[in-house]
This record gives sequence, structure tokens and C-alpha cells, in this order.
Amino acid sequence: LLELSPRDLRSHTARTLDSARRRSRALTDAVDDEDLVRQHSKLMSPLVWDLAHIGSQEEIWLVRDVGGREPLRPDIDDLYDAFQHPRAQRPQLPLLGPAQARAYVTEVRQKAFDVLEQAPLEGRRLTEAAFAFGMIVQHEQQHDETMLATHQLREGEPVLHAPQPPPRTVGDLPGEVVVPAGSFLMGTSLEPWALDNERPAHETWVDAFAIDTFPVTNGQFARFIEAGGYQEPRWWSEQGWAYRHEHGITAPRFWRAQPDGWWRTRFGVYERVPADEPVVHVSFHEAQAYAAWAGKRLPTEAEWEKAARYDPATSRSLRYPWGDAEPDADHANLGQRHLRPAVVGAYPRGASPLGVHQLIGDVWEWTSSDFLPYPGFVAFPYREYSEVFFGPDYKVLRGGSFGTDPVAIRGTFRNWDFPIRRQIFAGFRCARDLRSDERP
Ligand code: AVJ
Ligand code: FE
Repeated sequence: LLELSPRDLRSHTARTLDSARRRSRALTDAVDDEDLVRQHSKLMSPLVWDLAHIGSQEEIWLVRDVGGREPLRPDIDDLYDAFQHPRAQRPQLPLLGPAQARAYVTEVRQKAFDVLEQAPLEGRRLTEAAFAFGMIVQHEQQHDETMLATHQLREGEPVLHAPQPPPRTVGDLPGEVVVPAGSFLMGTSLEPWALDNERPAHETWVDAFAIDTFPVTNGQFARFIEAGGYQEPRWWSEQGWAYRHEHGITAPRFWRAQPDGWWRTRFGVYERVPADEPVVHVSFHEAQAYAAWAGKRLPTEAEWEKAARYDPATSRSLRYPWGDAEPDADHANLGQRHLRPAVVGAYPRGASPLGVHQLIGDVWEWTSSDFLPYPGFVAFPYREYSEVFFGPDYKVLRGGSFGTDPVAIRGTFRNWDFPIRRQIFAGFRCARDLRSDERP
């Protein structure tokens, strides 16, 4: 992407717009109109809201802003402004119906393609427009992951289908990797599609620590439950314990205890919980309690990023754990190719130089860090993308899940959510300080 000519950048952008739209269509065509307008959970919008919101953002940023064209539907800007209406209230709004929403996003897309071909995108204009297109492509893919989470909350027969992820192909590995003390370059000033919260690149000191080779699995998490982990306040923060009680939480979301073990519902399929897959649908509080029970802690986001990007051979920070190449199917479980995490050990080619596996894809990983600006942060292109969320209310998640598209993830990408949320495809891995006898 960094070396593309303007013409190649146009065709790359067109391809990524197309693949985002194919996914949005697949997710919204999989259900009937009644399902499309229904609210499957108070935590989520009706799918038809996400669809028209995707179009509305594209109209505002590409058609009006980059293209300088006349508005198509200025009357609906407010309806699809996420800040005006919380998710729980969206079903009551006079939303576009399924057919209108589909027609609207198609019309916006035709105009956006027109802007992409016709706009005089040279020099600085090109850089700005390329970012706006990248932002909109990522925005659509982010909502596609949100829509996938809505599908997981939907009741009824399975409507989405995908092949199984690959099996384990790595041999026995140590459970942890030691990351040496030192500073590394965190964040980026170069990635053309990096969002404002990933910028700028800055040297960050990280003390030596150990981090798990793999995300925590269902089998490991089940042992925490069976050891009484949800009954023991000492493993939980005060806030986490209050939340666990208020909501009566005793296992990851979508799990059910049966006489023969744990079962779960996954996109309408009722199945045994597979022991070797990373655990998914746990809150920050559950992740934090597990880590305490295991005698460990969650990594900070600086630790996570150093484990993912730092190459001790060159002291450089890579774009992805495996290097600078864009993700392919052998690197990571991304892009909704599979509708579940892969078992641990399934992606030897995706390991970081330090030997940490499956940092990208499979499950988002909770970190212990609050969502805060990097030193030198500048809100761009609008304060509502990241800045209004900075503070102690949100925890950072890293690495993307099986539901995240490759365009919407990289070693520097920062996601955030409330520590009580579990409908997202979130798991975690543990870290710990080194004992004095382990320090070099
Ligand atoms: C980065 C996933 C937290 O879904 O709230 C979508 C992305 N921002 N539309 C979200 C986003 C505006 C955002 N997350
Ligand atoms: Fe949005």
C-alpha cells in the first residue's frame, strides 16, 4: 500500500470497497426482512440500521467531503448518527426499511466510485482522499464484525455457514515467551490507513515480562470455573465482583453446563465447547479474574504490541507479527472465512519473531490498559472517532478476531470497549512479571 501508484491505489481501494460490500450484503441477505428490522439484543442495533449507517457515513465522507457533491439524503444524517441515538433506542426510529436501505447504500456506492475515478486526486489531495477511502472501507468492515456479533445473538436456525478453520500444526511449545526489557517503537506514523488513535509512533519502555505463547483456551478456562473461580471474590476486582453478581455470571456468554460437560451455541449451532480453541465471549472482568487465579495478569497494551511487533534481530517494529506483508490465509484466522476461532497452534506462519502465536485473528485480546491517547495525539478526521472515548471507562483490545477483516487490523490497531461487554469476539492471553531468578 505504501508504494502504490495513484492508479494502483485507486484499484486497490475499489477492490476493498467491493469486498466490504459483498460481506455487508451476505450478512444482511442471510435473514428475512422481519429479522433485519428486529432488535436481537438491547446491546445491538437492528441489522438494517447498520446497513444504512454504513451508507450514511460513506455519503458524508466520500460523496460530500472528498467529492464535493450534492447530498443525497441530508434528511437522514441524524437518524444514522451513532451519537444521537443509543443502540437500545434505534428500533423506535423512523428508519429506512430493508428495500430503501439497500437502494440507498447502492446509490451512495455508485457516487463514491464516481468520486474515486473522477476526483483530481494528486499530491496532498490524494493522501487525504486515500485516507478517507481507507477509513470508510474499515468503517464498513467494522460494522460487518458488529453485524456478525448481532448474528451470534440472534435466535433460530443457523443461516451463516463457513468451512472449519485449520487444525494444529505446531508441535509442543513452551507455554510462555520472555520479552526482554527495552524500548520499542509503539504505534505508527507511516501506515496510510492507520486511524488517529494509533498515531504517532513513539518510543516506549517496557520492562522484561513473560507472555503466554497462545490465547487462553476453553479447556483452561473451564478449569478456572471448576476450581470455583466465579465463586471466589479474591480473584476479582471490586468492580468485577459487583458485575459478576449483578448479572449472575457463572461462565462465558453462550455456554451451558450439561451433565457431560460444557456446551455452547455458536451462530445457531449447539455444540460441545472445544477444549483447544481460544475462549471467546468473556468480559474484561472475567479475563482479569482468570489471570489472577492463574497467578498472572493481563498484558498492558504496550506489552502486547511489543510481543507482537518487536524484532530483536533488527530492533525494528514490524507491521504484523510475521513481518510487513499483508495478512494471507496462512498467517491468521481473519475475514469471517471461518465462523469460529481456530485451535491454538493452527498458524505457525503467523508467529512473531519472539515466538508468540495467534496475536492477530481468532479472538480480540483484552489488555489491562485504559483507552488513552498516545503522546502527540491529534484527533483526525473528527473527534468522535476516538477522542470522546478516551478515559478510564474503556479497556483496549488488540489483535482482531475471526470476524475482523484484514483491512481493519494490524499490529498497531486499537479497539476498545466497556469492561463488562462479552457479545464481542473477545478472549485474552496472560502475562506476568519475571521473578528475580528469571531476569538476565
Ligand atoms: C472501534 C469497534 C469501537 O464499533 O464503536 C464504528 C468502530 N466507529 N463506527 C465501534 C466504529 C464508528 C468502533 N470500535
Ligand atoms: Fe459507525
